[in-house]
Formats: sequence, C-alpha cells, structure tokens
Amino acid sequence: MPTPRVAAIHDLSGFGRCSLTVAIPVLSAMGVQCCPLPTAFLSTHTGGFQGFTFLDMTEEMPKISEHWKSLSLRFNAIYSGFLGSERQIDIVSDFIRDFRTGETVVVVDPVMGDDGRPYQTYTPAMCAGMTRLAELADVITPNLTEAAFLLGRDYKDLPGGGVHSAHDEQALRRLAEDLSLNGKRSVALTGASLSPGKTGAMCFDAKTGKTEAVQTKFVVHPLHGTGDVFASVLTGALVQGRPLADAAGEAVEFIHACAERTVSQDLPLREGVDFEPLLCRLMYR
Ligand code: PXL
Repeated sequence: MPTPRVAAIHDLSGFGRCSLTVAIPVLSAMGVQCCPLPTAFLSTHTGGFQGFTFLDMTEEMPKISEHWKSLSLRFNAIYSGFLGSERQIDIVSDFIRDFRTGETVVVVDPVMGDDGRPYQTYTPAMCAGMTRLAELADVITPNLTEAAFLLGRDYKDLPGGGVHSAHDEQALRRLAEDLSLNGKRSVALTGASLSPGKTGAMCFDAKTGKTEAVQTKFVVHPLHGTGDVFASVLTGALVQGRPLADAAGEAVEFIHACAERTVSQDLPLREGVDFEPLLCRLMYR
C-alpha cells in the first residue's frame, strides 16, 4: 500500500504538546505522511500559559491551498482542529470541497473549549462557524463541552457535564447519535465515562449505524492536549482502513499509557502528555 497522506489543518504551538506537535509525530509513527497546513503559530498553547504570542495564518492558508491544487495533491484524509480566526471556517470548508474525493476521510475535531468554557481565542462566531464546518465531516471528535456547543445545549444538562462521576450510558449513546446528524456522520465523543474510574469514547459509526463505547482506566488529572492525541491516533488508524471503534480503542489505550507516564513522573500538566517515548507503540506493522 502506498504511504497514506493526511492534510493536517491545526495550529503550531511551539511549546506545550498539542495540535501539530502531536499530529505530526503520531501520524508519522503510524506510517502516515502528515502535510501541515498551519492555522496559527503560537509560542505556547492557550491553556495554562500567559502572554503567549499568536501569529494568525489566515492570509497564508488560501495560497497554500492554491499551490497544493496546482500540484494536484491528493489526501487520504483531511484532518482539521484548532482554528485561528472566523474567516478560516470558510477557508477550511473550501479546502475540504476542493480536495475531497470518494476515498477521502474528513475528520473535523471541532476544537472549541473544555470544562464547559470556550478557549481564550474562540469567539461565539467561531463556535457557530465550527458547527457549520463540522457538517462537512465524515467523522467528528468532540469532547462534552464541544458536544454542548455543537448541539446548542447547556453543558450542565449533558450526561456528566461539570461532574467527574460516571456518566449515564444511555444518555451518552443518545448524545453520540444526536451528534451524527441523523446518521450522516460518524462521531467519537471523548471524555465519556461509563463507570467510576473509567473514561473513553462513545462512538457512533455512520457506516454500520452502530453505537459502541471504548473504555480505559481514568487517570484523574486534567492533562492538556489529550483531545489532540485522541484525534490524531484515530485519524491515523482510520486511514489504515480500521473501523471507527477499533481506531478509537487504540487512541484511548495510547492516551492512558501516556497519561500514566506523565502523572507518575509528576510532570507539569500544562506541558501535555509525555508521549514521545511511547510512540513506538503506534508503529505501523
Ligand atoms: O488542545 C487544543 C488546543 C489546540 N491549540 C491551541 C490550544 C488548545 C487548547 O487550549 O490552546 C493553541
């Protein structure tokens, strides 16, 4: 099989392991070529650091897309995440329309916020735009906060919203199905806990119509960038042709191993999960 290729549309944060500094190594380890289309260049991510720099790449993005079009580049997946401006919603939507073929998997990680709140740089207009962008996706990977934003519901009313107890399984199943736009797109809802001490994802697979949970042991610490690790491993596994729940299972197992390693060394949580020494576990065989 030729090496699969993914267009990765995320920010590049120089410090704090998230977005492209996660997507590039994870996809490479999985035997997938990652082609970055940066949305912004920051000195650090915005969660837990003060005074970060932010270079908006909005003007550059259509030029990159035009050049790639002139080269007739093809991608097995288009994978988007953190965006830098409201205008980027249309730019990324156009990119998807221009590059999607019958074989492309479009993964939209609707990065907007966590713990019921939007990230510092996200405006209400960007969140509304993200909902429109996510309509183009084959697969979305929201956390519970983003699920609330996508559905226009109050985070506090969602199963498990605001509390770290086990969530109601039926309610989480319904939530994943509600996010599927009547079965049109697949959903991997992250931060879904079915029993105390466990966490994982509730997956609705639009190909089979089945809803299935994957669970792992919960490491009780607010680790940064786990959503990016999840979506990157999931995307890598999907372009390898694996089914959604299988891909999500690999992602949650990998995050659990990285989270344990990070916490056992007492590493600063804002620096993200210490995944590099474990990348060999993702190696494509
Ligand atoms: O992990 C999501 C994310 C991505 N990129 C940037 C962020 C965040 C979350 O805080 O700040 C720049």
